[in-house]
Amino acid sequence: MRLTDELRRANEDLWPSLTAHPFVTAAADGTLPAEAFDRWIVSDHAFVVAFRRFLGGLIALAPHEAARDLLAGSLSPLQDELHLFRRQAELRDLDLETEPALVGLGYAAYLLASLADGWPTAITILYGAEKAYSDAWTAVRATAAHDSPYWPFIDNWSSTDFAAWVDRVGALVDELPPAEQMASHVAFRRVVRFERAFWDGVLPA
Ligand code: MP5
Repeated sequence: MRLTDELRRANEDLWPSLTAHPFVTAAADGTLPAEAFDRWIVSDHAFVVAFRRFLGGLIALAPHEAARDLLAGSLSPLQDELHLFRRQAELRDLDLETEPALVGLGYAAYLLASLADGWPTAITILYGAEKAYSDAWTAVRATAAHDSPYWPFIDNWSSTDFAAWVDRVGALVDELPPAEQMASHVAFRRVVRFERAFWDGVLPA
């Protein structure tokens, strides 16, 4: 069995709490309170800023050129994503310098610290975070209202292009040698717990 399949199977208990999280379902059906969306924009913008630094470190760790191509190719879409957050913040008169929630700061610190643990842990973290977003937003894409302020975000993470990119990141995880798979399991589980806690902090389940 591929390592990515094993990771998903080992986390079957928590995965549905991400893909059917009230934050995601409420964003899709338009019932998400504006204050929750505002909290999320501030916290996730801070997270994505740290995420880009993490990605830079991961490119430096990548073991081959194909991996560097794949990861570096995501920097431009990530810039567009940051613009999306900043445009929404401006429209909603939000101060992006507001202190973000502690769970997001802890998650971002974990990401950056994981670079010192090396490629197997760090690439698994990237896969876990992106797969969680891809699966969660894809689950609501078909029913989401296109005229809501949430749509550009839902669209960003539920496109088939993004899912294909996440699959290619997964293929890098599947290349990890058996000796690294335990570290990969620990990292993936931790990401799942952080993702859940992040959304719980925005809109409690
Ligand atoms: C992502 C995100 C997806 N924006 N926020 C959290 C808490 N987890 C995962 O990462 P990206 O780089 O925005 O696609």
